[in-house]
Amino acid sequence: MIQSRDAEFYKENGYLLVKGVFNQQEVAEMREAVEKIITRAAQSKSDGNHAWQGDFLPKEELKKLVLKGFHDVHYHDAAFTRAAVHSRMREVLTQIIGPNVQLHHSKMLVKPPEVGAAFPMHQDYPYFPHEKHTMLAASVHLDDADEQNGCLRVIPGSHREGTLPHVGTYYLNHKQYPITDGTPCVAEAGDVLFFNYLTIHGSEPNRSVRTRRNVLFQYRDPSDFPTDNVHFDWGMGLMVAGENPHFTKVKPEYTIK
Ligand SMILES: O=C(O)CCC(=O)C(=O)O
Repeated sequence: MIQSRDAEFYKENGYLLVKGVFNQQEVAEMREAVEKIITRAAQSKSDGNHAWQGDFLPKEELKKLVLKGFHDVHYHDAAFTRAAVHSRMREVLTQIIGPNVQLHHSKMLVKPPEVGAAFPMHQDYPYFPHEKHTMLAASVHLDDADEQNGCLRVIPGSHREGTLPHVGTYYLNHKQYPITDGTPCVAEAGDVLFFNYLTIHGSEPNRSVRTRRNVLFQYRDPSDFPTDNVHFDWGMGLMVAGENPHFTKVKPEYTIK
């Protein structure tokens, strides 16, 4: 599905938009699964607003904004387990990470119409630092995304700058890195944006009347070890392609409560 020049593009630019990874039926299944998760979360009173707090917007504006986000979606619906290990995902992942690919975690992000919150520019690195920086996000589009409904934006080549100092809840200084400086990654439902965890990215608010739903999977090479045990999620460590060469390090060390 991708050519060697696409893998080169990823290496050079730190991101790659791959068209039509999922077909419309697969997208419909995931949309339905997202809606059901939101309903179950509301029923169990576990609903939450994940709109980024901070100083990048005036307080009154921030209060109005909503971002629905839940982690570990593959523990909520098998549609996401199928997506995480989908043959077309594996095809791309093995070309840009290597033959061995491991799932780190999954999450969904729903930016509702008109009040969908922005994501200030940031690297994902500070959330789950690793030695070799193979970690990448595969953001699966469940809706067409453009500048009006707050599509993802990336700074091409920024992964080559290495790790940058983040502030507060891990975002970059918004005056130095305005969201509008990012290249908009306009995508259609079923497309997947792959981007390295050092690639600076973010997204503007949803100003349209259309929802923007994405499901995001983070993957890494199993030989790329965390430098800090700051992030644990259920299901992390699942092998998606190839083998795990480290017999004694196949599972993260955490205490089950
Ligand atoms: O989907 C988006 O708009 C941004 C998501 C993001 O930056 C993240 O999850 O780290």
